[in-house]
Amino acid sequence: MDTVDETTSFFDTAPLLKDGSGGGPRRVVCVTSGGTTVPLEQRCVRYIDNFSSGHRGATSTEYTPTSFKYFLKSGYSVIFLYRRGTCQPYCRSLPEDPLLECFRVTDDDSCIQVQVHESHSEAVKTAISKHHAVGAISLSLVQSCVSYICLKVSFHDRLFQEILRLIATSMKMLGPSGMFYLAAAVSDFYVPWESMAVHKIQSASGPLDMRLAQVPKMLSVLRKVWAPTAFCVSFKLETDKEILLEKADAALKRYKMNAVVANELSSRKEVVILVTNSGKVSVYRDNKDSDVESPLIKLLVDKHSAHMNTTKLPF
Ligand code: PAZ
Repeated sequence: MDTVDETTSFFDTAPLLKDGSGGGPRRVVCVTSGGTTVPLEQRCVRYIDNFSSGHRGATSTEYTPTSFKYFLKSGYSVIFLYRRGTCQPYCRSLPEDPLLECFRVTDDDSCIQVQVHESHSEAVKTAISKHHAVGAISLSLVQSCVSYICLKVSFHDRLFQEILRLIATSMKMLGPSGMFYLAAAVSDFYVPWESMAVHKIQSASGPLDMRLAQVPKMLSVLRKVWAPTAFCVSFKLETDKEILLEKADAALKRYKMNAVVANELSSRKEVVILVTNSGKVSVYRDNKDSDVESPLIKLLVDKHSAHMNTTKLPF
């Protein structure tokens, strides 16, 4: 009978490989990105959604020819788990609605003309040239194991957790050189399958009265069972700044995260606060043409190196 050797995984050779800077075990980061949806009907017509664009996860992953240091540029292999329809690495310079945004409408003698809008054609060119840069590096990345795996899911909350479990258990062998960067906005509430309407909910029955259950906290299972020695970074988003740091501190302690990135909805692109056991650091973007992910990843990579130096391998 065939048996499955539990110690054999896709990442088996990874610890033998060197990272981008030429030393140390191979580092792998699992980036989660975008929002999750919660279905309201079993034959789902409607669902509860959230705001997350996936910009943070996508940006944090990229390899750019600039001095910005995101994960690929810092020598990491990246498993990018994102929700369909949200940003992917390298696509952020494209207009959000590429076809329509590429046109400018003018009303001239009641005749409508449609023209290509120059600023957008520039954005498309820039994005394509970045893709070429990726193509150029991908060969050497593939030769040194796998450097970028992209997993697209429709991101119903439960499916997301299941895929994360599979990734985490495959990465367990990496021990401290694995990292989780959990930037996805995962719903806190859901409708349990057994109490969910099978068919489309009817409006003729009057106002909708629905009870949502609390999603079990995945972070404690991730830390305790799936990835006990990995470097785990979770994110905390609030709109009320009075409670943000308190909640981030609580997450750090309760789930034994290595770092929690605290951010407010309105300022999340300009500043985040990195909360660790050694204190809190505000991380700002350098100017309006740069982004906060570059200094944030730099700090996290340093902290991950320290974690790798002080944490024993699980085998
Ligand atoms: O996806 P995006 O770039 O629009 O926003 C990023 C973010 C605010 C979703 C992320 O930084 C974050 O805080 N994620 C966790 C949200 C939470 O569940 O608290």
